[in-house]
Amino acid sequence: MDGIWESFWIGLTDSEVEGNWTWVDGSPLNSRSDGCFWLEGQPDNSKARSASGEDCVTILTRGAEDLNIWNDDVCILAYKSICEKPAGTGPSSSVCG
Ligand SMILES: [Ca+2]
Ligand SMILES: [Ca+2]
Repeated sequence: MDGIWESFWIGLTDSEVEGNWTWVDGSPLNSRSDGCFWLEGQPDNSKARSASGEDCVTILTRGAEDLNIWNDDVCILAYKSICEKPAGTGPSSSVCG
């Protein structure tokens, strides 16, 4: 098993009301039609990296695999990651800086 775990913001956030997940267009997360793919134990709103917790949902991928596993993450990292989603495989370089 090799490959680098990467995460990309999927446009889902609970920055307005904690635990109330909405898409960037303002529509609420509908677990029936949108699906819910939380990683076990997530969302945990971890305050490990930011005192304000984690308010942006990222999807975890590894190499070419699209695993469709969600984790709530710190928004500042999430916003960064969306701007340079690699189209192919291989390790990504952080050019978003
Ligand atoms: Ca949160
Ligand atoms: Ca989390």
